[in-house]
Amino acid sequence: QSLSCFNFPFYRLPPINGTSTTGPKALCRLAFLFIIVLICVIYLFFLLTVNLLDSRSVMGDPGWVAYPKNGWEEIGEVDEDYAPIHTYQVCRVMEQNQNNWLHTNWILTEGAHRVFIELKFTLRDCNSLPGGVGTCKETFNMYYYETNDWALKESRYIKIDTIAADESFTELDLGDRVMKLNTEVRDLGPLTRKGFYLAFQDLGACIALVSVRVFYKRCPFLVKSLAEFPDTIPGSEASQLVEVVGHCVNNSLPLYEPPRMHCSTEGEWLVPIGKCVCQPGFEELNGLCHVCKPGFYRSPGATACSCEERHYKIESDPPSMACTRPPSAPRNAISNVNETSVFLEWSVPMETGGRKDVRYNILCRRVLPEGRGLEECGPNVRFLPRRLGLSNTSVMVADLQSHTNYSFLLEAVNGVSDLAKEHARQYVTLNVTTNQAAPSPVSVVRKGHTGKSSISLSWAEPDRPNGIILEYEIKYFEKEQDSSYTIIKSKETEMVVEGLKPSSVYIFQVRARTSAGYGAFSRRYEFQTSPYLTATSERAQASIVAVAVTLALVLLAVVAGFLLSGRRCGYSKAKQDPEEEKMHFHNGHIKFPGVRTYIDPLTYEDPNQAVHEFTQEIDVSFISIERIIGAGEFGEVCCGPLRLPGKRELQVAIKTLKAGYTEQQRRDFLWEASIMGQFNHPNIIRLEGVVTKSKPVMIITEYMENGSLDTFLKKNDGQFTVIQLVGMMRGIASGMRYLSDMGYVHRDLAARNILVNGNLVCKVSDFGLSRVLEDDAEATYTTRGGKIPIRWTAPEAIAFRKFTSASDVWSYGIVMWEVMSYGERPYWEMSNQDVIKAVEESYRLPGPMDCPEALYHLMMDCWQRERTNRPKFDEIVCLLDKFIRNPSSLKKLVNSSHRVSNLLVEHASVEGDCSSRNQTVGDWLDSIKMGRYTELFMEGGYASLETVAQMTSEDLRRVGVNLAGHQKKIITSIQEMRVHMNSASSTVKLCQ
Ligand code: ACK
Repeated sequence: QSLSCFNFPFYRLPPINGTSTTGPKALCRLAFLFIIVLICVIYLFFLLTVNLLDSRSVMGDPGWVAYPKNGWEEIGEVDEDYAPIHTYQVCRVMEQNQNNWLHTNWILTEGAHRVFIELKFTLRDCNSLPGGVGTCKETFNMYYYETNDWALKESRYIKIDTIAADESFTELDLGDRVMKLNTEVRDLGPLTRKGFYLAFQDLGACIALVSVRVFYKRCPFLVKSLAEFPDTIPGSEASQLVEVVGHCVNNSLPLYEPPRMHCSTEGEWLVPIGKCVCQPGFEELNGLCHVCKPGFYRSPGATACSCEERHYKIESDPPSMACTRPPSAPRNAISNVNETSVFLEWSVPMETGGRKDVRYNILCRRVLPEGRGLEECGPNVRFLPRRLGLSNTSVMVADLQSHTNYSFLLEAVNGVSDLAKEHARQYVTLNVTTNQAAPSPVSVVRKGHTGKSSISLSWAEPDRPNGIILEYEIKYFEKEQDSSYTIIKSKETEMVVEGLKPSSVYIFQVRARTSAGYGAFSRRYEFQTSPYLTATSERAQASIVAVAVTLALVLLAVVAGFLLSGRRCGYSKAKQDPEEEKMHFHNGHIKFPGVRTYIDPLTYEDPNQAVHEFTQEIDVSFISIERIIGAGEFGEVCCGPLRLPGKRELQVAIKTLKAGYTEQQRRDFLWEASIMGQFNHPNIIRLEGVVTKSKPVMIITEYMENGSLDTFLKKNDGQFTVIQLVGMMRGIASGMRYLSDMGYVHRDLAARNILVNGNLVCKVSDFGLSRVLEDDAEATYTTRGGKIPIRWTAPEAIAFRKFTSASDVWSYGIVMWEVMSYGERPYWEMSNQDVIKAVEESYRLPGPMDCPEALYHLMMDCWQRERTNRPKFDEIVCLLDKFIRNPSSLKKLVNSSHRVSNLLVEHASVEGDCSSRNQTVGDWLDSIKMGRYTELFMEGGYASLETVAQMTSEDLRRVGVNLAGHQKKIITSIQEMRVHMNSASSTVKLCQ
């Protein structure tokens, strides 16, 4: 029987006086953990030991010999795993003169000189025996007998030891089923023979010999310090050390002396001496010498492989990782400019350097003008998501300056890039030019003093002005009445808004304007005027208002009479505060409070008076002339700083009147100033003032860094994007719209008379009526005696001097052509006479190379023979704005047949369009200025001109064209289209 909480065995004892007793109770209190630890220790122990005999592992009868026969007897039991084991038991305690022997089989030493004998046994406590203990013993003896063969000679047995139990068990233990197993180990040596016998002598004890294990210890095979030490049997003496010389592992050599170790009798390797090291080109890894990986090498003195030249390793790299290199440069880098933002995109480098941690860094540098080098972009430029350590292959760079050249260095880096020398790092450069950008929104609007009818406002400049702020627009309306709002303008960052209702909430929004246009409005700010006055004061106020209204009416009548009485004074009296203009909007319609008109200086009897009226005298001491920039008709054109007291220093152009001039020349010279002085527009060259009180007489204008447009374009042939070119044309059109609104006809609009500043802003210059034409080398005398720049001038102006804003529009078309062809001479080398003749015969300039069709259409429209059919400047500005807002409308380029140089294109009749064959519905609607209906047409299913040609007025109404005027215009065009479609002949002819 066996009982155990952990299946731990207990062993039956031999019966006393022939009665057998059951074994002790199983040990239940050992912790599970202890068993685990024990198992581990045993495992290690067995690693270092070799069993020569283990009675437990013997299957069947071990065949040990007992003498006398009734002494030791073999009893089968089960071990802790219920596996059968053999125990030898003897318990002849009640009998006298016991001498019971048990001999083992012959045990081979296997060359071991010292062996260990481990005995496990239980032993009965003599005191616990019933009825006296006279002969009872509590020990037994162990003997051995060394022999080279198996013959047993009992007399030769030598005693090893008397074995006593540490713990003997009693009857009580038996009752409690507690087993007291003793383990005793003895060593035996030196052994010199092949084998030996063991014998156990019982002299009258009660013993159960549970297991006998005979083993020897050895020092196992070991690799240490790159040397291999073989499996070694220890020496025969108890404390003897066996010295063993190790063999250096493959690809290693002894350092100074052969490595040695010492094997102890306990099977331990002790006292290492010397060592081996890897040969050059190999490095130690897990006790072996491995050849250096590609990218590594190992110098003779080093212990590990180092990296080859231009290969690196960082601490965090695992030892098994090869040396790596910085990556090559990113590939296929492209940029996409959107106003003042640039989107950079690239592909991963061809060579990642053997690493996975490739990241990208961007270096942004601004290209300084005039070849002054590069300057790192400041902290204001934003990189999204960031500038350094990008894991994606794209970045958005925002808040750059408008119209500025930038050079971006794009670098791929990895974990070892910092270790590489600077020259080993590879970059790719992207050169980018930003476009014009409107200012960012005004972010803060503050309320100052509040009256019952006024609120004073102030605001901060936009964070990103993107140019010089020309003015602010303040839009306001009474809360919840936003269908009717008022816009006022201010050049300052503050203003008092008047004419408000008391105790009313108003919504205010502010936006800034630069030459690039308006920025977005600020968010809405709600401010309230002061409350009503008391009843009495209200009455008082009412009477004050009545008086004021009467006075105002009287004043108005006087002013009106004054205005009507003489035009000369009219302008100056009607002239508004240039700092502040006010427009009222009601349900989307603009009501201009008054239009300023250009005053012809000729209307002044004394031209000096016009100069005095429209220009500001500047003291010459405020001007420094720094260098000459060109030669004008009247003298040199110079530039230098203008330092007006209390104002910022300003770079100006200085036109001088050369010495020895006549009075007429002086008058002609200053003529331009008295015209220019009347204008105030971002696209008109700005007059700073004149110097007439000292000599030389000078005209001071703003300085335009890039000089005249024609030369500038020729110099930068092909350098700009279409949007940049359209931006320039838009500027010119905007300046011209202003001039035509003022009633001023330029007469000599040409790229040579447009100046370009450093921000690519184009401004109309060269004013001065007949004088302009006199000093324009392009102007030639016509048959009627006038001097006219033939190639730029509308036919009616050439033929009968009909100069109007419509003839300026013709010239504008030529300027567009000059811009799109980067300063090409209109009509090339054709003579003026041939040009007049060709134009008269309806031939027109062909579309410039790479010119978007939409722009060419606009040029052609400007060259309509019938001047009333030409677009107005405000329509041109509007159209160009549309192109800028929707650049995809510029994608379609002019048909190549229109681009053949030296060929003129026959202009389609007013009704037709030179490229109607390829026209879309949108193009056609645009061409008749009805582009706004394009979407409705598409939605109505009229997507092709063929379907449109079938449309009736009813269809138009169904589509959503409700205005009678528009319906009429569209229907007329549809009818013309039908005529065109029916005629098989092409509208485009070419002639040499
Ligand atoms: O083509 P440009 O460089 O630009 O050469 C002519 C020259 O003077 C004679 O007219 C230049 N110029 C004229 N006005 C200005 C100005 N306001 N700023 C810069 N250059 C100017 C013009």
